Amino acid sequence: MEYQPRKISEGQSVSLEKKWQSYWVDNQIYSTSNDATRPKYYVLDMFPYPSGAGLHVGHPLGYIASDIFARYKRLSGFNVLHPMGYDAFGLPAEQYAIQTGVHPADSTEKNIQRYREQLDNLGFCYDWNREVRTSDADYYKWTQWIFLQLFSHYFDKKQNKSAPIEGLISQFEAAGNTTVAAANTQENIFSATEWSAMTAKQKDDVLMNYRLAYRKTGFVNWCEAMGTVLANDEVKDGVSERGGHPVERRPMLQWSLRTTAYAERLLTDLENLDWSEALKSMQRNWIGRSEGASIFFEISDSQAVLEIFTTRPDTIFGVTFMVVAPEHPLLSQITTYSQKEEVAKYVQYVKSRSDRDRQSEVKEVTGVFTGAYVVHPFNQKKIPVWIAEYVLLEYGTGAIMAVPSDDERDQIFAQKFDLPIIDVVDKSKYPNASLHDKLGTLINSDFLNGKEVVAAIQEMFQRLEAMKIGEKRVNYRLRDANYSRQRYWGEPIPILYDAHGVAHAVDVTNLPLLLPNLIDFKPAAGGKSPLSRATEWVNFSEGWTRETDTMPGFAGSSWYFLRYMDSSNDHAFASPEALNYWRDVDFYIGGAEHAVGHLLYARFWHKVLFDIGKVPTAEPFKRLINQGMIQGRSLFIHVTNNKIKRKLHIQIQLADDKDRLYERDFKKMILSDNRFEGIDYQQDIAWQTDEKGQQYAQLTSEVEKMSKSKYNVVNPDEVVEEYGADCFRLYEMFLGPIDQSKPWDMKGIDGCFRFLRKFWSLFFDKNEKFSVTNEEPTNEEYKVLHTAIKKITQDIERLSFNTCVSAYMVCTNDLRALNCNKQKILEPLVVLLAPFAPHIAEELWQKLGYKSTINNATFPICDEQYLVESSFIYPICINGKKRAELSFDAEANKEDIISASLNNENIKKWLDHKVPKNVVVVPKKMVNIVV
Ligand code: ANZ
Repeated sequence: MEYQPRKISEGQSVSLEKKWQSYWVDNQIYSTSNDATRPKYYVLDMFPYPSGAGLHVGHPLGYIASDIFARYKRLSGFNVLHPMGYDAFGLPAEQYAIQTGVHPADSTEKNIQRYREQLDNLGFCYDWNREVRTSDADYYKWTQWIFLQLFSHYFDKKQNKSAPIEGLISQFEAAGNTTVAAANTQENIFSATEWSAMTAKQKDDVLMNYRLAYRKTGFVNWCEAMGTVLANDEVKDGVSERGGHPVERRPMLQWSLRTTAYAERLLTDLENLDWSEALKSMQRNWIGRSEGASIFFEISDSQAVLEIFTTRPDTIFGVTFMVVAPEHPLLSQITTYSQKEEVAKYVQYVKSRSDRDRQSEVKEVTGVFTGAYVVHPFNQKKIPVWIAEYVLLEYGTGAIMAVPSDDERDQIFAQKFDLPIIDVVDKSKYPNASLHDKLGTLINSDFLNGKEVVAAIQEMFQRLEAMKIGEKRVNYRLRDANYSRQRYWGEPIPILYDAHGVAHAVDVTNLPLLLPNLIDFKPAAGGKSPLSRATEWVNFSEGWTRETDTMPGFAGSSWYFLRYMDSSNDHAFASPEALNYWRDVDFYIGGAEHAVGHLLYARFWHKVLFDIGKVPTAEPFKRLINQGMIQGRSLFIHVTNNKIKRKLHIQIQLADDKDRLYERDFKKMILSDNRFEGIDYQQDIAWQTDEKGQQYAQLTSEVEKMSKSKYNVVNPDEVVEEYGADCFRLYEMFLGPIDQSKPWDMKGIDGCFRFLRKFWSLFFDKNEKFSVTNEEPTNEEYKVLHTAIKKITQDIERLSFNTCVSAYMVCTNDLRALNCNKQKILEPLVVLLAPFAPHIAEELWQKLGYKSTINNATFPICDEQYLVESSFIYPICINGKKRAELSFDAEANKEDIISASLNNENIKKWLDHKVPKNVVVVPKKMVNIVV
């Protein structure tokens, strides 16, 4: 019988692989129970957004790796949770709906079906009974429920954890907020009497200052083209990450999550995670902790004070101007009459600039004088206050003291605007130190003179606190996460407003708050969500309205891994039993693009749930790796039209293996491709003629991201159709280390297919009859097997899947050379291969006589006794040069080795009757004859 994974052989109704895929489904082989008596292992993939384009060969890379690991853990005795689902809310479906009128629910459903078919085709061991879809009401009911937990809790700094907002209200009632230590947006002091005198709306505003999910007016990333605001991690280089549309800063009333309250815990808890250093450092940089001081400067001729943040309080005598962010709230108050117009013009200019532009253009500094001055707290000098775009409102206090002698940007600014520069740090003792290094001796600095920088900083902390004009402060770059989207296809935010505009939580018994059905999905006027047009839904009761913003894309993905633990529970997002059993994700695999967005949000949500006693662990993902990207090989045709040279992507399937595009294929293609409009193909393309006289264009190639828009995608289904899923799985792993990016290339796939055929043929005789014997294997055969077991086990554990594939190949070749068809070797070998190639393994397992699935077998364990070498090959050297090789028994004694070496014909020839001075035997290494 020949190995034919996808052909229907005689007497069969389905192909080998399809047969086993149905068998797995029909017999529920991959359904997992919450059987708390068994050790658990949780293997998770980052679930996909089901896009219209379907999967290409790059997508399954991570899924195959996690599938191998899950199967390996199951065979090693663990109860393995390996689920899959869909991150089903999102913008592409909504944009498609705006263009076509197809409801996002319908297009999403269709896309999910296609994804599912493609995933099934690869033979994954997902427990589909636990599937989740974030857009299902049964699921988003709990997303809304968690949001309400965030709404009804605040972060207590004394306990360093979240606590119910009722506790905070009691403290306000008893003593106002003077003794409260809680994470908040603004510090406004009030007494108990003042609290009780507040109106409901005023109290609501105060509480919004503390809630973990809160609403406030703030500057947001507004994307006009998408009609919505975006979170910081959804904006890259001043444009939206999806679509590349311009983004501008705008003040808007928005929901946010107080992620900053957890900055320190998010940072310190990274230490204990088994994540790559690269990934941890991306999180650290995003959190961006820096230690410094805030200092208050009195503003001349005004009651106002300006609070600045600095990491270098020691340089205070070098301050020659101050800079506040152009959006700073004090600006209108301090700007003098004569400077008003210029300031207003500048503020307008800055609105069009992203944070990134504002900070990146070091050479082109811009700014305007406000007309105001502050008073230096130590020498009472008057210092001018400027505005400049390089100071960001949201970092620190949105204002700085500028020290042009020791800060690069301040220096460039001072040079441009002719402001004084006072040297305050003498770095002559440290010739190699840069401006950024905290090294040097203070000069021109009054009481700090002669002190080293580090000591001077400490001194300043004390002075500032003693004089009550500042304090030590830790600052984080991390911002609270914007949580409002003015979109349709997302979870409704379960908040109601009364006639006074006070926000109330929807009663949990009324969850899920269903997304109303719309037919027009366009954003509404004034930057409002399309939901605001569902007037009956919005004004559901006299005097009450509903929140019309929906939740962002990261809402559903911040906790989905918990739902898999108990996916059909109606009473809780998961039962305590399920949560206590599965606890956390043991192994998580997904794309590096989620390094700061999803992973940070999920950790934040998890910590809140942990604080309020809903999950048993403080971190959700113990071990995590990022799979590399499979890139595409793009092909280009070169066109010269009206003297302009261009290169256009060509659908890669149209070219032959020499990257030629024939004229007939080109003509077919341009009929339906408007990129070629206006091109005279006879003239504008350099046609060549092949051996047979046919016209072709020589294409050029480049390696790029694999994407439909680059016409370079390869559909896994096509590859699987030809080679089978097992071969596809092996080949994707064989391409290289899992965490590295690599171009897709079909060249090596035949090698993997040949390997599977050879592996198969170990079990068959020359007449292609299944033939395995009960004979006892030789030590040599055992050694081949156990060498493979040892190597593959180690390599799976360290996620080196490509080297596993080589090990399978070596082992198969060795066994073929030994003509081994013994059950005691081949049976463990099949189990060893099962994680990578489950279909062929299941087929051979059955042929070996087993009635139940190979998934219930036990992964073989290496027996070291077979690996002990019984003999050694010694290089025999004369004066250090190898002249011969001889094999000796492991137990052979020195004398025998020496005499056999000297009697070797080759050696005798080289010695040419000379008498050796000495013969050195290094046991199990070499023999050296010294003459
Ligand atoms: C005086 C000074 C002197 C500074 C010196 C640096 C060097 P990190 O380490 O990133 O936290 N800064 C503070 N708030 C800012 C804002 N909103 N926008 C732009 N810049 C801001 O950087 C902290 C330093 O960045 C602060 O220390 C401040 O400049 C500036 F020799 O103050 B420094």
